[in-house]
Amino acid sequence: MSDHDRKFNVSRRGLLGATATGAVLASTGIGASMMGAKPASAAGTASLAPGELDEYYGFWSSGQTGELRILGVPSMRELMRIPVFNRCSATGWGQTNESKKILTEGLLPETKAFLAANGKETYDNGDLHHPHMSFTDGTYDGRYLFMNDKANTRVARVRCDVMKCDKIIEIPNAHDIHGLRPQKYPRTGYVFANGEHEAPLVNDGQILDEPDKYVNIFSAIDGDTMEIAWQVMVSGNLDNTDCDYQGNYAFSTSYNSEMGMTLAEMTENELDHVVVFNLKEIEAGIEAGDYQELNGVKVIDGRKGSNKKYTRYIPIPNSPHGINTAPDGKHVCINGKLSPTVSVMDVTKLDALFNEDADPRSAIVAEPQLGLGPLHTAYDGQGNAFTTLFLDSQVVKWNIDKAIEQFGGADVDPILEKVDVHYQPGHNSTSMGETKEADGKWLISMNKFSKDRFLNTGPLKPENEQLIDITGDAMEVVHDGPTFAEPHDSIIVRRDIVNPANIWDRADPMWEDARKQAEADGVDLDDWQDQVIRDGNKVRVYMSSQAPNFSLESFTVKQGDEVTVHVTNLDDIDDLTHGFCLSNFGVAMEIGPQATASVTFVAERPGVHWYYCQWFCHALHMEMRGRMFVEPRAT
Ligand code: CUK
Ligand code: CUA
Repeated sequence: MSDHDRKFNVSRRGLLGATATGAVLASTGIGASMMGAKPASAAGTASLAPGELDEYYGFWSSGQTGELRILGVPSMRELMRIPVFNRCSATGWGQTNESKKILTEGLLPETKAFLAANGKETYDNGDLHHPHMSFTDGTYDGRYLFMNDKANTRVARVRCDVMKCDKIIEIPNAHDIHGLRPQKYPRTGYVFANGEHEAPLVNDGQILDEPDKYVNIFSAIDGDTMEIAWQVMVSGNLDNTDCDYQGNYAFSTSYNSEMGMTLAEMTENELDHVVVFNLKEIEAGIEAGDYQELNGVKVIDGRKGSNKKYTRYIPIPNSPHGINTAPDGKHVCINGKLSPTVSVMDVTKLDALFNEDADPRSAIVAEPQLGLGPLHTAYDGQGNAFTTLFLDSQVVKWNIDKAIEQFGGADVDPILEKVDVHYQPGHNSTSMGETKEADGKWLISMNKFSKDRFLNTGPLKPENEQLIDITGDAMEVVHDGPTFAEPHDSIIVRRDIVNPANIWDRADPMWEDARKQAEADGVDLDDWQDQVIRDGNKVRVYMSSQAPNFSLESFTVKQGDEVTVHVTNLDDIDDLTHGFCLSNFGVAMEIGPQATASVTFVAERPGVHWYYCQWFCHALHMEMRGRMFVEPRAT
């Protein structure tokens, strides 16, 4: 029995018959923990012995690196990197035909034209802030992960069965997608995405320095089809977003309600706002035709002072940043950033805003002063909240019910404890904390600066992600985890929810195009094939790999041919990935067990060129190679 199992049992007993919240949690069978059941050495639980597996998957953003990362929690070991908006030398993401299709097919026509003028097919960079898993009935369902690209206004999806990106779409009309969350109930459903920066709605150069004509765009994407369901035009920059557990509302923080262009203008007001989106009314409005169609998307007007059916603006101090729905399904914390407060919104009071035109501030039921620079809040599922304080370099633990009592005039202090983190925390996340199954075991504080916590790596230093044991009365920092540029957000998912395959399905849609082409060429990808098909100056090479051989020891093409090499990995053994690296052609790709991958290039270099397997697969891995002969063009 692990320490955590032990704590789990103790706490389940302890919770029964405890507070109302506790009783509800216990009755749902949720692993709500812990209350006073701190083990002798909580720190011991974070370090796993060799061969031991983590209890949780952590899904990590990587910011401007553009990839998604998988960590084990609590060990904080990095397990995998999934290329998404970036390029990857190891897997060939960005050069295989399969990945190029995903990276290009969702781009808008004007973007494709712009990129072509710059000699590119797609963007090379991305800025991935917010990875979130799909939900069913208020908790993670292990189907997909969704994530934003702030740099180039895109949203991507990763399939959890193979842990590869399968869709990337560009969001029209919006600028710079930042906050992103999947719908929690009844399922995902929608993926909500904030356009952060304001711009003219038709941004074709007719309107330039006329900020009063700029708008911001909130998008609802269909998570199943990855098509845009609808958009809402709003006032103010949209920052982060979340939604309720009832399927009725989404809400976004908004800084710069002033719609200012300079720092002084943007921070002028004491109050900015949260925009509340009424999903049912918006769907009805779309149904009734109350929209304009722009770039193929139905756009509803939800700006301040427009028809008030669709949105409400709740004044919040000041430049609010993170917005996080609590596992109790009722409370939402809005983090004040420039204000030392967190505003607590009660979702049961939102109906009155729309139906009775109640004062928007009536939905705010607490506003505790927590410290300087509150950015994001996470939860333990027992009524407590953990808020990062960027300026104070602290995490503050506080009680939501006590904050509500205090707001009502009671003389209570909602703050339970503060712990120093190192340094300047942004996001934080708790185990299962953004679901109704929050279990109150672990908290990650994602700190922007590491300063002196690690060996000096020169002017550019890693971030520092600290693991905090929150099972006891006192928070305990148990691990420092350096990470490369620059994770913003993470989620911590119970491992039983995530069940990736060990080998690919031969019929996977990932290489459907290759399969169709092979069929047209009379080639069976499942065979031990070695076929070279010439089609004018196009040459299609089909080979397979089985450790330690490629089925083709050599093939011949002509200088100037457009060559497509397909490799099918016929090995069906766990962890037996092959590679295909064509030296001096800048070509390399990963081919997982039972996968097919393909790459296309122009053979503009005569001579003998070696290809080799770059994934160590066998004792004779070095021998797994072959030659491409390129016959020189007749002069
Ligand atoms: S944002 Cu980075 S610290 Cu992009 Cu979620 Cu708050
Ligand atoms: Cu195949 Cu190394």
